Amino acid sequence: MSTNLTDMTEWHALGKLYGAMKKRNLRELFSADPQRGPCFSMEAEGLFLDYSKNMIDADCMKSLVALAEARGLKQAIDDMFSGKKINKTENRAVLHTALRNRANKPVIADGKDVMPEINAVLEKMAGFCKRVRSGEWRGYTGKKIRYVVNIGIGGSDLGPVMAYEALKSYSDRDISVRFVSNVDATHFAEQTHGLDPAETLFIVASKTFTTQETMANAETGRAWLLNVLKDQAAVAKHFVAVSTNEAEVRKFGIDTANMFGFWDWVGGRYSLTSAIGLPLMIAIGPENFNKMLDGFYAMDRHFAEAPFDRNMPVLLALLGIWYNNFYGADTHAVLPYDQYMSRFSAYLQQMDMESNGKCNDKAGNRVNYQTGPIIWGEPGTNGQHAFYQLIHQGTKLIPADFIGFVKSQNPISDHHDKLMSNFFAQTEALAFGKTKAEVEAEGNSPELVPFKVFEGNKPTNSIMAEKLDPAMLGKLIALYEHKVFVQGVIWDVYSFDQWGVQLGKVLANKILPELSAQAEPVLKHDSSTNNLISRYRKSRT
Ligand code: G6Q
Repeated sequence: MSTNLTDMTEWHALGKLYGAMKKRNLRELFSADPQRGPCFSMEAEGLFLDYSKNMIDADCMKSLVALAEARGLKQAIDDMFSGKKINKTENRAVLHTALRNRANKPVIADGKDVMPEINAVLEKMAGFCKRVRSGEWRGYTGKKIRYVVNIGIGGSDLGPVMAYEALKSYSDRDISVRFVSNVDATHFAEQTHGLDPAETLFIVASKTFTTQETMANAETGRAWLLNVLKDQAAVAKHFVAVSTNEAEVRKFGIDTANMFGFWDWVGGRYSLTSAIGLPLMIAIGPENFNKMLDGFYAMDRHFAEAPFDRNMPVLLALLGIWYNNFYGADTHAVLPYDQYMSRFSAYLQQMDMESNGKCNDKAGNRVNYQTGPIIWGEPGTNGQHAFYQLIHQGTKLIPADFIGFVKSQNPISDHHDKLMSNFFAQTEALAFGKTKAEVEAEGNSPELVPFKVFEGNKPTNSIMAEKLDPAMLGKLIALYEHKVFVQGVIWDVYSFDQWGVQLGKVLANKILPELSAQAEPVLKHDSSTNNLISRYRKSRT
């Protein structure tokens, strides 16, 4: 990329539009155009997006789209989908879209079509899941598997956890899936509490099969199992692996016949549709898993084919850039009004913050603009009774995505209308606030008036779909994956590496021997770290 972002004509044009827009407000924008709601809305693949409650007008949107074009977004999309090595710092292609390429058209990476291998792994996963679900696969003592414990962390955990929760109503309730990620033994102890090892299947999920936390939990899992089953041969019946590293899987003692592979061109945080989705597939079954892949694929096609001004991931990305870079918003909230989506924001946190939390552009120069925002959120309505106060009346601008579904999966009494009335009311209140005159007209005492005024102008997107089902979940995840991709292209950062995560892995391994050494080690850290380590060593004896 030759021109620095902030030197681009399109950037300057946006700066000017921002200067004018910051003086306007949503009340005025809505009263100037009675069709504003439908006008700034779009539908794609069963998802409806209303972005009219944003601080934008047609000129802003046009200029944002022009920026995307000038940044070479079209080419960048083609490069990703066609298997170019766009993850240059790791010298890898980025092909999570091939994992759900339902048309099965060849995708070439390193001169080879990746589709046959993808299909073979999906088939192997489906065969295994069917055996576990039907009870054909038995534990060492002949008992049916009733508990599946996924051991993995980061990208090998967050996607399956989130999707398992999101699709719980589609899962086989006779099998309970647990997730152990933290190296804190409490996680293992609590997630396996009360389980019968003879009915438990461990999935060790690790792309590298060297991650400290996962390997420690896997060892503990094996000891926990053998403590009861007392025979090494039991391991083969109770442990399977998901990894790219066959040699390490074998070294651990897992039969590689029970290993489900994936490839270096699948980034951890983009790996849910690879074999990393195995615990989910066991829970919801191969058919539902395939429906989820269909959903991903539908959104992938929309992203690759729709013109930018009617392209949902592109629009969400551009609106994010508008607030992040022009309005100076540091964070972005994602607020699903669906309890099944309780882990969605945590999942997006990794997807977005690990991808675009970078301060160098692709030439290695420190950027002179803001990149990835802080992503956070909790399901509504719970969040309303916790942090919404700050969004309504705090000093910070927090753009937010509200996600809601027309149909409840648990239609009990009028709960769903109550839930959705909150969904609609919140974005309305955030956009339009309450004026001084309105507060006075309510008969409030003059001293109270300032505290009851709401400025409004808090931007939101409303994303609505008919129902949360496997396909819809796939569409929603792909929507955000591509949003993150677009922003990375515009900010000119490498969205698919994660050197910050790597750093943590190396540092902890350096300190561990200093904690376990019998003799007092010579500590060569800074005075703070040395002191903390010494204190820890002294206090535990
Ligand atoms: C994701 C990151 C990171 C990774 C974990 C687990 O994109 O690379 O979160 O998924 O560190 O790594 P392994 O799967 O190799 O154990």
